[in-house]
Amino acid sequence: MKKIGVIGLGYVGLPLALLADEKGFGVVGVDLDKEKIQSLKRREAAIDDQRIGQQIKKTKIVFTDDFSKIKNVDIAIICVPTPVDKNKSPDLSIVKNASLNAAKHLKKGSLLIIESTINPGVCNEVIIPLIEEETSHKIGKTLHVAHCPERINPGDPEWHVGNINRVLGADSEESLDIAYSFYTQLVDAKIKKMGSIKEAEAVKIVENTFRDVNIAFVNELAMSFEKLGININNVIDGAATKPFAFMAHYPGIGVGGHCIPVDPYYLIEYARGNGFEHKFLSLARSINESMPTYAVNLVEETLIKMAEGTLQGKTVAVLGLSYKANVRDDRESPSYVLINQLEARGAVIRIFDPYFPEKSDASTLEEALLGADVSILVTGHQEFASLNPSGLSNLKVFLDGRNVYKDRRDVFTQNGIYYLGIGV
Ligand code: SAJ
Repeated sequence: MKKIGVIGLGYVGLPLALLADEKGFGVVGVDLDKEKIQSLKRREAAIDDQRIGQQIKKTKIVFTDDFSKIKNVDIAIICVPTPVDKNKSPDLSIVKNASLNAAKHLKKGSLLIIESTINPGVCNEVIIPLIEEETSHKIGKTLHVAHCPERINPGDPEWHVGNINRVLGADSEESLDIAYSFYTQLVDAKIKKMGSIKEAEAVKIVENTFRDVNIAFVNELAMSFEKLGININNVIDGAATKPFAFMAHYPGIGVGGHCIPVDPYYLIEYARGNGFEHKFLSLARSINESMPTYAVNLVEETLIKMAEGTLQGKTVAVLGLSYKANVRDDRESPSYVLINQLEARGAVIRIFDPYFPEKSDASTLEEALLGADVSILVTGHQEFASLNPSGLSNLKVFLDGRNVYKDRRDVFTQNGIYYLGIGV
């Protein structure tokens, strides 16, 4: 069995390292976060996942923050973040540093695989030139490079690193075969060889951009159908009865996370740099980014219609900071855009997210709602699925940003609370 190094032990790298160890590979897990390394050495995983919690207890992985410990591995896999900066431009600094630090220690004939999400061209035009400039390696001769985009879906009970199909691209047939052999031993799923590294880079970006434009499609329909008096969710459920050529997505108060709102910008920027303007992808991004403002406008217009004045001075309970239900992850969360908009209109904000007690202004849902004039559900956490608003005499408007109560709005209306959904 080959020796494996995994660089970056977050929600992508740790499950990968644990699985490789379970399959009998010798694994060195590298992360620059010393505290994380210490807790992993204590067999504690910062990821809330039952499978990982069990694997970590019996793993033989060597956890370290020292890159030199990978000098004897045959394959090093880069699983570090590739965020965008505040101008939505790709930030490749982390993946560049990790790849270079790994290459500096990798022995001749080893293989460097990048799993981090990167746009087409990054391996050939950024990573490989960087390694050849800064180390004695000659890619394709002393060091091989491949790309196998990660497909981890945080919080998914069914799909995990051991059973998700993968795509693979490499700098040569030889390294493609080495990487293919590794992944077919590791993963009980289809491993598709792509024609080039660039094709493999493009697959992941296309997967997530596909999702972003489809969400923008239903978000625009939601805003239109709200004017037309049509329930968009019912229409989507109706369209979903078509057994082919339709894939249901649902409208909401915004699109957050480390993937969907980020990946399109990688493609938009790269194409722009090569003379093509992605008008459609950019429009989809602007529609999804406009949803929090759409929600705030909807609330304020409703208050005015109810002769309750504007949002100025109103207490607004914001339910949820996480970008998606039942996880503790607020990266690129629409909640923060919403809060800024509300504050700009003079509202008094009261935040509650059970996954972020340290960022909440209330310690319970009841406390958050008591005395609030308006409440906005941003995240479909399980904890918000059975609200009981009776007795909330101040509450005038409830905006359900994830249409959780689309079939149960009487929970609010029977208590004299105006229910608003997103297109429902
Ligand atoms: N969202 C909608 N409407 C939808 C689906 C999602 O508004 O119909 C919103 C969510 O509320 C969230 C954001 O979009 O704010 C992203 O949601 P997501 O379900 O796409 O969750 P992610 O960001 O964890 O996406 C991951 C991605 N996986 C990888 O990149 C490996 C994505 O490719 C998957 O499609 C997605 O999980 C999934 O299917 O759950």
